[in-house]
Amino acid sequence: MFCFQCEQTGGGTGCTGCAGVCGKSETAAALQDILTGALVNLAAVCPDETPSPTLSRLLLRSLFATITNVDFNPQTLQAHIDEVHALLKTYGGSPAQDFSLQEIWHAQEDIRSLKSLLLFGIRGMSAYAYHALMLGRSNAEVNSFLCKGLAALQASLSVEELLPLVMEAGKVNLTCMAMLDEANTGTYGKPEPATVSLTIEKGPFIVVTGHDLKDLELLLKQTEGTGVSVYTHGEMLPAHAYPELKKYPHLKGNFGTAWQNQQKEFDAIPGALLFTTNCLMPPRPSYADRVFTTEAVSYQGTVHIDDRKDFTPVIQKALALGGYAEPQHFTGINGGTSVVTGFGHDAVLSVADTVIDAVKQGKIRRFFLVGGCDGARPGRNYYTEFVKKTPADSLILTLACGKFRFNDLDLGTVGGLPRLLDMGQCNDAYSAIKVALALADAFHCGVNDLPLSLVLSWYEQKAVCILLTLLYLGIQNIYLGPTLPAFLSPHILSYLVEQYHISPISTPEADLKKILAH
Ligand code: FS2
Ligand code: SF4
Repeated sequence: MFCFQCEQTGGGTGCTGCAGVCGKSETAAALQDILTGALVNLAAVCPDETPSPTLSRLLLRSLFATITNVDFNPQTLQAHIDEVHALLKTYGGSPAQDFSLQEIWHAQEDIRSLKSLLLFGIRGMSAYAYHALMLGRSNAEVNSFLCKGLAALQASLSVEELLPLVMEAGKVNLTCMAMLDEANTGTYGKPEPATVSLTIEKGPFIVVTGHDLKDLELLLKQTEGTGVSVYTHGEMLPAHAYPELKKYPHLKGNFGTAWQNQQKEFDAIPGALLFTTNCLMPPRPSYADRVFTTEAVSYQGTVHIDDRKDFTPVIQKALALGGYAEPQHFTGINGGTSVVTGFGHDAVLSVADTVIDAVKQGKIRRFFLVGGCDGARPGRNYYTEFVKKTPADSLILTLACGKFRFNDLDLGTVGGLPRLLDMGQCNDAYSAIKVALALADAFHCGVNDLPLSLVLSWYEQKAVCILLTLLYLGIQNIYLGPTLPAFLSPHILSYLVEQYHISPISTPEADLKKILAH
């Protein structure tokens, strides 16, 4: 196998051999490559400028299955391949013409680098587009670009031809995140700041993880009146901020921290576990029978809730387990007993005048966006230390699962606002962009002229598409870690450094010193 799409890739260069660091088997990796090659073929023969709803849905769901920590199951991957081939034949295509990803893996290193950036960006964007689709939203620009981008993977293109396509992926992903933002807020209301308890109350319960708000809503409806409580985990935490989700009294609190701690955190809890998206780790035998998957997530041997969305097996499991006899007071990584979320763009911009005044009066000296994915690498402590060391007159925006390293810290207030504002999931990077653009507007300057620094952590392909969006917007001086993507060739990396001044993170002290000197 060969895979180098995520940050924890083997040896910092690529996973090879019989399994990836994530636990993906050689068979699953090969099937994901075959599935991607079949999608490239399908995208290339598809005659429509605007792909049909059937084609778009299949593209999104299949690409989602190739993202890190989503689908480990050869059976479901083969089913996706069969479905793609069936549709391909209706367009007059032939599976014999499927693209081989080996052509990318063995291409000249800059071509390999740019085609990988494009492919991984497309995979990440597909996940966001799929969530929006689940809420009834679809966008022709996004769907067309996915076909165009996939088809480009098999074309013989130069570095000069591929670079604009990679930037176009960033542009289209902005549209995609805007669509998902509208889908989430249009369906569930504007997020409102909410304090979320980390205690699990007594009685049966279900822990829901991943990013899919629709699945959470359906589960909340089906658990009404059953005596089963629901707790969020990981990227589902921001659900507590949405009026149409927090109205359910049995949505009680949040359990656990970020995805890489799940094997330890899920080991002994007497509750059922529902995975709606990444990041699924291979379940340990001690809790595998409590794991349920849905949508694109799949793991051999665990029960999958299909598109009919009957969550009865999950509810039955929770009832059979019974939960705790007494409330269990869990804490975050730093010992906090609750966390605060819900500072989406509407909430932050509703206090824009306060923020602007505080900046003008010198009460807020700097804004930081410390956000992105979490992961297992020890170097990720950087982000906790960085946040702890930020000056008291700075305001920190955060989002995605990396925040669990510091979101239970009490950082106090600045200019009448909490110093740490959680904007939501990774896709809520859209909120951060909106706030940055609004601040730039208020101060009559460009985003790069604001006293704003982006200190980002990446792990999987959604982070790749968000990074491409930030580059498309011309945002400079991003600090990126914990390591740089293995798929960036030295030449492409130096291009990004020259054009966008991306810096790898060093130490919190050194980076803060550099940032605050400006
Ligand atoms: Fe975290 Fe994993 Fe959100 Fe990523 S839960 S690393 O997929 O998308 O951030
Ligand atoms: Fe390795 Fe990451 Fe690919 Fe898994 S997704 S096989 S850890 S590079």
